[in-house]
Amino acid sequence: MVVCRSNGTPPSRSFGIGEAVERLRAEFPDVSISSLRFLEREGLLGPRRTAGGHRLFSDDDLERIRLIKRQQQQHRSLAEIRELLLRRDRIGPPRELAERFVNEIAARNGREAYALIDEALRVGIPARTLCLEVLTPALERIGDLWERGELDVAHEHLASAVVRDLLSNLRLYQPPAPPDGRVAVAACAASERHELGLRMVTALLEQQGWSVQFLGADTPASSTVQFVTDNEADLLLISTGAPSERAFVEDVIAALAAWSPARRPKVVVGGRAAAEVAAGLPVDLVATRAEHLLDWPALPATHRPR
Ligand code: B12
Repeated sequence: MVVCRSNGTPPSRSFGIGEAVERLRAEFPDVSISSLRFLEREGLLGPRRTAGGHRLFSDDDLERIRLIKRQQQQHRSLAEIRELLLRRDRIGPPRELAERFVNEIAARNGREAYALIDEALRVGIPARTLCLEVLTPALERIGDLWERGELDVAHEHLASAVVRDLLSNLRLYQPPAPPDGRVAVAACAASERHELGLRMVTALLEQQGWSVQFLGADTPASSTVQFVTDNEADLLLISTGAPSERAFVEDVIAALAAWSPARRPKVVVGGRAAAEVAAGLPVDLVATRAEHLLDWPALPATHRPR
């Protein structure tokens, strides 16, 4: 595997054909070197080649193969799959899609902004890419334009409403893995009203088989702890946006301190203010970005009955 890192962008990886097959086999046992060559001959795939002519598959190529295989499982013809891939190719890279989303919001076209992401979901762009590489930067850009007075609060409200709708519909387009018993309780600290970041994190956890109790914005610490108890949660996710929310985390930690280690869930403090809010507190993970949690090696792999 080759890993290339550039400033601020996620690493882009390339795999030889054998490694690509290995990575796909767990999900699609019938994938083989010859089946990938067949898809390429049919014009459905176009992996790069090394100077020596060896195929190099990127993460995006693997995602494209997963999409093709899922379509084949649903007995779609090659012509139908080709048409879907053409639509997918028209979407363009995440950065451009984010820019188009912001432009539609700036032009007060909520419907078109929704339709852009709706189409991307329908043609199989992964929910993680859409949440973290399209909607997050788009909302941040809208925040910057709002701060500079170039957009007004109604634009921000429109963008929030569109994103909320998209997140609610996510599971219709890209059904989550069946629940595997792991339970997370997710709450924004008391007085914190920014809930979309946490909503994205929980939607992506649901895709991996987690069951999530999402309590949303501005939740009191005592109710949050009660939910953790009632649900025998494996994970407590707290979203924070301002240093003043440290008291919430302190209250939660104090309530959980009395629990035996076997009963206590892992506690993750996330969001824009996570580093200040959790400094020096005994939490399991501080996550200023969703990726810190989603790629966390200590993320519980199974439910621990209490
Ligand atoms: C939409 C929005 C609102 C909406 C929120 C609607 C909703 N239902 O969520 C409303 C109108 C309520 C709002 C209110 C305010 N807002 Co506002 N808002 C925004 C905006 C434009 C987008 C927020 C957003 O959804 N971002 C996208 C998400 C995905 O990003 P995120 O929340 O950071 O989450 C990511 C990570 O932090 C992380 N994460 C977050 N939580 C968690 C939790 C866990 C467990 C993990 C693992 C990870 C994680 O994962 C996410 C994905 O990577 C931002 C701009 C921006 N830069 O974000 C301003 C922004 C955050 N708001 C700002 C301000 C000032 C306010 C107000 C104070 C305005 C006011 N005067 O009333 C109030 C504060 C309200 C409050 N008490 O919380 C400022 C904050 C400045 C600062 N210094 O912190 C920003 C940055 C705008 C700006 N550029 O000035 N806002």
